[in-house]
Amino acid sequence: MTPDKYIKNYIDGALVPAASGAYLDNYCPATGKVYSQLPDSDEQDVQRAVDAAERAFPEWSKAEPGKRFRILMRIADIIEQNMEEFARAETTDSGKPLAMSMSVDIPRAQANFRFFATAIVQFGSESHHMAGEAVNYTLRQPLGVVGCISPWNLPLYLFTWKIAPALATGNCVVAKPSELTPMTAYLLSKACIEAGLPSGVLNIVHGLGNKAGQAIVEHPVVKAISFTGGTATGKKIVATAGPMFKKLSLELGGKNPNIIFADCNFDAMIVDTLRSSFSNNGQICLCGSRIYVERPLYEKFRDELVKRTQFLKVGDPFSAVTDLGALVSLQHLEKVESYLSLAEVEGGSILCGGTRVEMKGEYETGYYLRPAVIEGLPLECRTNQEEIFGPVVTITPFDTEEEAIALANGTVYGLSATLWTQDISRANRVAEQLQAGIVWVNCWMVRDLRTPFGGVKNSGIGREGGNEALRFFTEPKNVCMKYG
Ligand code: TXE
Repeated sequence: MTPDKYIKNYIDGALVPAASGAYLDNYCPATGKVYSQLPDSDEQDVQRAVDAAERAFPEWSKAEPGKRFRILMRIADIIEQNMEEFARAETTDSGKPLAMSMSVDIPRAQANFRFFATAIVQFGSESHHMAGEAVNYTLRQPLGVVGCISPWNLPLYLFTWKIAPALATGNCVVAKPSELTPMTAYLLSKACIEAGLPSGVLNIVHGLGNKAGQAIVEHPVVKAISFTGGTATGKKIVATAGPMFKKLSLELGGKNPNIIFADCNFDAMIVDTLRSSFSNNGQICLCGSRIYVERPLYEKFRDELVKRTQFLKVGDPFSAVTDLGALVSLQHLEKVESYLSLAEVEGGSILCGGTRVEMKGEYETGYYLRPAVIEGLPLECRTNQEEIFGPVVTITPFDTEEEAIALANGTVYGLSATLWTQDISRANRVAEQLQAGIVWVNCWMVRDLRTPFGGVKNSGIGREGGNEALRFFTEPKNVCMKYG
């Protein structure tokens, strides 16, 4: 299960290079150096993957759920048995602290397989009884061949979050991980082979979004696309897949607000606010990047947040004392830095961070940035409107509940929101009015895999998680039977 220098596609049960033989460089963000190669796949590889998936579909879709359960559980076991290799591969590929890969990313990848393996053996469908006349029952049938496309911020975590329910419901899958973080998807293909997943049920095609990814979205046999990534990419996917009437689940960007009332439990709030600001270098779609604080608490909050941010240790992601590792790519680091310059032009004050960390030795050329806290920016400015997706937060005081809600709702995004108050009535009242798919009260990133997950407005369409995912990956068919 050790990472290879040459990553391969997983098509029809075999590990194969791209049909063209071409490869792309895979960078390690901690060092800024190329450390492996991934297949530069194109539509030929996608075609082979779709053909294999189509061939595998009749048997897989008709397999009793118990069989699918056993194989998915075996995949989870293999990931667990090789936890450290998976975690090291994730950290090498993404720059995130090894502690995070070990405690969040890889455990969650196993949990995704276990959750959907067990869910499918308990999944039921509805019936509607017309007394004395007829009964309707709803069949939930797999769609066929589906596409799963995932990003680089939580590589195996999000990849398996899509693949596991798609497979559990009897679909065959053509999946593409991000070209920036392909290694754990490659390790997953080896785990699937070891677990005895039948050939063609899952196919993993590596490569660029506008080439391999676009070929998956365009393929007429692919019935549905589950995608997580940027809003601009989401738009392109809709433009291609919409006119083909494909089912779409799109989890896109966010510009999530944290609303902090003066009556909150300050100690719990400040710990979680630091996490929601800078976990994974702010590269989580659920990170809170706009922080609104009730005025009486504002100065105390600002001083404490800045102090704690300055204490965060940025550096070698393999070190146990590191809080923030490297950003995912040089291009992304430069994008984040461009927003820091913009914030100053827009009149903001950078209270701490925002500068590169000078590293030594092999890490000298890695992508390290000190986390930044900015104040003094209006809602309408680009820094407060656009997704930065890095270790950058803005802080702003507010005076009334109505003002806080208006500020929170004042962007095109609506993924998640976090609310801190001890007043239960206010928590319910505000949560109801927030334009977001997920609201956390007095916590952040507490996740129950059964709950609906997704955003409103430009943060996406559709929901994943629990039964929502099982419903997305199945087509309901109503059968009406009249008595006698
Ligand atoms: O994402 P892309 P990028 C946001 C974040 C980030 C910005 C751009 O703000 O700065 O998006 O990141 C594949 N057809 N998020 O450019 O391109 C691509 O190969 C089909 C938020 O890295 O959206 C990858 O596998 N697929 C986010 C996946 O889409 C295509 C997480 C995501 O990459 C494609 C990541 C196409 N035409 C970035 N073009 C979140 N919501 O968590 C690209 N891809």
